[in-house]
Amino acid sequence: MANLQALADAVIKGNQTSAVSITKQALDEGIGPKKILEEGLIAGMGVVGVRFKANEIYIPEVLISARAMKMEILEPKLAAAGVNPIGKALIGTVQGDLHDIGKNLVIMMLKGAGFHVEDVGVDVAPDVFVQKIKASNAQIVGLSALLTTTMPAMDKTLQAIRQAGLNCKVMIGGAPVTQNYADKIGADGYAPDAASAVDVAKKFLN
Ligand code: B1M
Repeated sequence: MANLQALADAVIKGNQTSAVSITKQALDEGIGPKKILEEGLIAGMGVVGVRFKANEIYIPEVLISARAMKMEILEPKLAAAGVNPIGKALIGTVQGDLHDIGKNLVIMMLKGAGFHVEDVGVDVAPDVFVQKIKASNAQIVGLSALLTTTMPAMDKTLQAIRQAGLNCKVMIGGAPVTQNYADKIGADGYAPDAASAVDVAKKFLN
């Protein structure tokens, strides 16, 4: 019998081989994809997030755990079973900025928490954000910036989103970004790291 705690442990340890084999075994045994997702993958990634926030583990371990999740196996089964993600997010790095490692980590953690996430890439202009948000109907928008010189692009993007009248919550983050800056430009939320981004996104849903 497939053990979902062992699946969670495989994600925590970053053991992709074991995570994939337990996921496949669980599906073969008829365990629902939602149960596998929640009690195996999300449970494991939740522990990873807590340990990352507490500085017990670092970026490489988080990346290895995220890779072990192999959502590709479960995603079609979840869709076929009509299981909806807990929320829809759209994340990108703002105009002029090419840094994407932190953004990718935020995306992985959000996916690990059960969000559907669209990655719109790097160097994303405000009007492109607006178009993509309109097309995706995302409830949560994430803006990342790593340069002090590209932080103003967050402000411009936020203004473009507000002017377009889009009904979404905007979270910002990245090494030079602070809660003060988020308050100054009127962002709905700020997260200092990828695990906290999940907490902020979940708060937006309530
Ligand atoms: Co650049 N770079 N870089 N760089 N680079 C920094 C950021 C810098 C601090 C280095 C330094 O001088 N000490 C400095 C910025 C100075 C400043 O503005 N204050 C800098 C500079 C100056 C530059 C260039 C201008 C260099 C040049 O060409 N002269 C140039 C700019 C290019 C551009 O963007 N237009 C440049 C280029 C590059 C590379 C392309 C070589 C490469 C990027 C590769 C890539 O991303 N694919 C690069 C790198 C790797 C860095 C450093 C070394 C590492 C950044 C990183 O990935 N950190 C960086 C120095 C450093 O930080 N030690 C530096 C790891 C990552 C996981 O952390 O992105 O902070 P971070 O993400 C965290 C949180 O911030 C948060 O969660 C993540 C994980 O917990 N977070 C969010 C991030 N986004 C979030 C969004 C959220 C919520 C949380 O909500 C939506």
